[in-house]
Amino acid sequence: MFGTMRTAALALAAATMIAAVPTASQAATTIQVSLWDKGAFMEMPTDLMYGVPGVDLSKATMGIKVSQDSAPHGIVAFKVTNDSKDIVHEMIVTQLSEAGKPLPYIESEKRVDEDKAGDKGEVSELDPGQSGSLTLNMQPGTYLLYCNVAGHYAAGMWTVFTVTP
Ligand SMILES: [Cu+2]
Repeated sequence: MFGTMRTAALALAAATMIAAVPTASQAATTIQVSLWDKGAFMEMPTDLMYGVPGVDLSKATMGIKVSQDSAPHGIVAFKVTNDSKDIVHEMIVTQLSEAGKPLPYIESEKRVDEDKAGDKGEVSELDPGQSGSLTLNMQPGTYLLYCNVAGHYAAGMWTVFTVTP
């Protein structure tokens, strides 16, 4: 009896460990993500960061489009495609400590400070036309999906994503 319970406990522990690494097939919600831009020769705005008062993303010349901008908490799979013809893009997921608060930014590098901002996961540097995926076990909160290729975040390449309880 004791031995059987012990085996069951070990099996449960093993199952829990497997569950800790989410896979796309377990996903309760799948989000299609398009990384887009208006081409290599467009002007890039430099003041369209998240949290800038009155920021108007209609001026963005590149961006992140999602099939839905929220999901219930749990396993979320992001299927990311770089729909650009000529520019490398990526998608980084960060949880905002406080909605509306700007992410730490390194002005000289024109990038978000990923170490300080906190990185929940990413699909990094996709060539034009390439796809990648990221599956996360997400807690309720406000998240930002953004591209951290130099200059892209300030050009408006981000979107808010909400995970509900
Ligand atoms: Cu980009």
